[in-house]
Amino acid sequence: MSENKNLSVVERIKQKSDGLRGTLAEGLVDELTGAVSEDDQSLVKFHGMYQQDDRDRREERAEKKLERLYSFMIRLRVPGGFFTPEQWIATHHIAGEHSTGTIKITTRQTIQLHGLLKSHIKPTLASFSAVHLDSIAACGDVNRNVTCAAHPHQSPIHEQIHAYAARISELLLPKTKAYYEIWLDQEKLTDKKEEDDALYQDRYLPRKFKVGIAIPPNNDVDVLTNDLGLIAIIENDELKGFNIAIGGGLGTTHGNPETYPRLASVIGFSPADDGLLKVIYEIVTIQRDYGNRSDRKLARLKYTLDKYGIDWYRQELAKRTGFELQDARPYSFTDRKDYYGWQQNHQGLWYYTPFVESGRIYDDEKLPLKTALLEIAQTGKANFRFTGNQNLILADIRKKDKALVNGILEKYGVLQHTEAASAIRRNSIACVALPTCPLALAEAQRYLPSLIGHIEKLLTGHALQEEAIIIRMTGCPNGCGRPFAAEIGFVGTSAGRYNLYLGGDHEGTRLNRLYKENLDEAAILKELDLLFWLYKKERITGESFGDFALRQRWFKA
Ligand code: SRM
Ligand code: SF4
Repeated sequence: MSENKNLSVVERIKQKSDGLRGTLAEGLVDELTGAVSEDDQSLVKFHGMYQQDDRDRREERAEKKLERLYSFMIRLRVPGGFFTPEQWIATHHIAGEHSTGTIKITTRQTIQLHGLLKSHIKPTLASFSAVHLDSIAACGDVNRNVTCAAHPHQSPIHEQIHAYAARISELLLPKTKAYYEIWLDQEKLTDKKEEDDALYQDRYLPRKFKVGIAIPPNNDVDVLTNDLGLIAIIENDELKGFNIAIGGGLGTTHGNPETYPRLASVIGFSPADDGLLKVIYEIVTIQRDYGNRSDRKLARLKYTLDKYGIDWYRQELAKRTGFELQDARPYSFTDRKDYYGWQQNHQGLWYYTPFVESGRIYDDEKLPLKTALLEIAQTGKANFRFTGNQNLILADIRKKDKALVNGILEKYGVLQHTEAASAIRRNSIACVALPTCPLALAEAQRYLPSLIGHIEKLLTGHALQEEAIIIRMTGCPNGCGRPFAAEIGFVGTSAGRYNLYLGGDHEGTRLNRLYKENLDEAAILKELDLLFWLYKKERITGESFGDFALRQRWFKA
């Protein structure tokens, strides 16, 4: 078992939290501050929320001797990223009434609202609950939102595979009823035995835990960046089971060589029967028992796996499940993309994927996207599916309703906006970063769109504008936009400066490498201009930019 002599502070907070209750109920009604207590800030994460403050306004508030402008971010639990139109309509209004108004689609197929004042949390969660949505375990040291290949046209058995996202989410949900008590005013349990939790006990996991499901050949969920990745193995349109991959994770810390990004290792195959859920459950219990509980920087499963080794992990898993995994089955990925525009599935249903830059849904003069999506939801003719690339798919539209939806998209300019987006822009991801993320060292979603504008000009100058280069930016090395798995990755180091990583592939099976450090915009554009020139001149036909970068050994020795 893990050495737990020097338990981290968060471990003690969890254990004495009374099933994640802490003093949240009391803190909520304390009108003297917009914040909750320090311990409760750790606990509130398990309920799907983060306490934040507006970093743009810190100085101004300090000058006026006011406390920081505290607010909360709420992240929903939406396994596989599926919303009914009613759920979208509710979210639209909740966002307007209680948050900044922007709906942010995340890299894990769910949505976040920012800027909620403390007094708005309960009404928000009650309104979500009314449409069967919750934020339980969307954050914290538990299993997070389970992702799944987004596009139903990818496979005739998409629905069958997609259902595993909800099953796994349910299997790994904490048993505590604190969420219902604190936020939804349900009665306190009289018999606490009802929330005995064999999986999480009173200590939960050493760190966050992520599960993703891919349906080859597309790897739109970046399955190998998860603690546990399931790769569907399909033969003759029949689901045979899943290859099991463990130990993915991207978070690193500048200057701490003990931290590193890692792609998951495939350790075997499990048929799609009850044994599969046992395998998943026990992979989590091993991480619970052996993960590092003293240093949170080294607590993810990737470090446990590298400490004990793959063979040990397989054996320990077999000991706990009572059977061995079968040998992994062959599979291959070709891409990680969203299928923009109209697509049709095997049942004749239609799907439209608009381009949502950095996953942010709001209205502006150029594009009233939020209004357009509300109007589509109000027709009741389309479901909403979120993708791991921060986009959404207007889904399951019948042939007779396609013209109606298309008309709304056209009326508001969404069709035109999507068609006009360049190949590189369509393949971009940026994390939230400033002004809400407390860990951001530099901008990301507020900056990448304009940087891409400059990069587009360089690409056009080299006649490379059709290249669908995967480009990602984060404001710090935690990797929320998965920059270490991009062909071009930018990772913030300080205001206006980024480390540049090159050499990821299109399939999501290779990490990139650090090329240059601390570049400002001028230096980034100068570097890329030269690299694009070389790429145009010396590439092999069809060679992607990431493959070329690797072949050229464009990385720091
Ligand atoms: Fe993340 C922490 C946003 C996906 C690795 N992430 C954060 C926090 C909560 C900052 C904090 O701890 O206070 C960010 C909130 C910003 C804000 O204001 O909203 C944040 N992460 C996000 C989102 C919203 C980025 C986005 O723009 O889409 C994504 C929400 C996903 C979701 O719906 O659950 C998001 N985060 C990821 C991913 C990508 C993924 O999972 O596919 C990663 C890399 C994969 C991984 O987990 O290794 C990721 N986030 C982290 C880490 C580093 C963890 C580590 O192992 O070191 C942190 C920092 C931490 O946990 O201490 C972090
Ligand atoms: Fe914040 Fe860093 Fe994650 Fe971006 S990568 S959202 S800056 S923690």
